[in-house]
Amino acid sequence: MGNYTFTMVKPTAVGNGNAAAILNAITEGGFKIKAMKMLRMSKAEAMVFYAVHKERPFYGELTDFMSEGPIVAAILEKDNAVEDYRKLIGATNPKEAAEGTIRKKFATDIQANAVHGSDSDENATIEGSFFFSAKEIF
Ligand code: 3AN
Repeated sequence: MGNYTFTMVKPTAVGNGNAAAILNAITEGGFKIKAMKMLRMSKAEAMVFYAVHKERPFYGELTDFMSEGPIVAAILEKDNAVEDYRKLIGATNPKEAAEGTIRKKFATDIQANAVHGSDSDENATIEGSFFFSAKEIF
């Protein structure tokens, strides 16, 4: 058994029809899907999810963007999941994302950067439990 990370396919990537291709890249990258759902966050939910960024200038825009359409949320399992997933998705700014990464391929800009990936084991647990109850995690 490996450890866990949490991801969201962001509204632009879902709206562009790229959710399945992104999920395929995730499983091809060696991650197992432990939980998954498609839903639309309310603005209030997005504000809670991104509360760590509340002092940042882009907080209002980010939470508008993340609540403007459906996302696909998932918990992923792999050895070294958090770090390996951040490698698979690439840099936050797709202009700086390495060739072959999910953001290089599917992101449009720094905000609409295709996917979210947890930045620590602790945040992976917090973020996963924001969306999933125990009986939804397999
Ligand atoms: P990451 O998603 O790579 O962990 P964070 O946690 O720094 O990056 O940022 C969370 C989200 O906030 C990003 N995925 C992106 O959508 C948005 N974001 C980050 N930096 C900016 C920025 N300078 N301008 C607009 N949106 C940003």
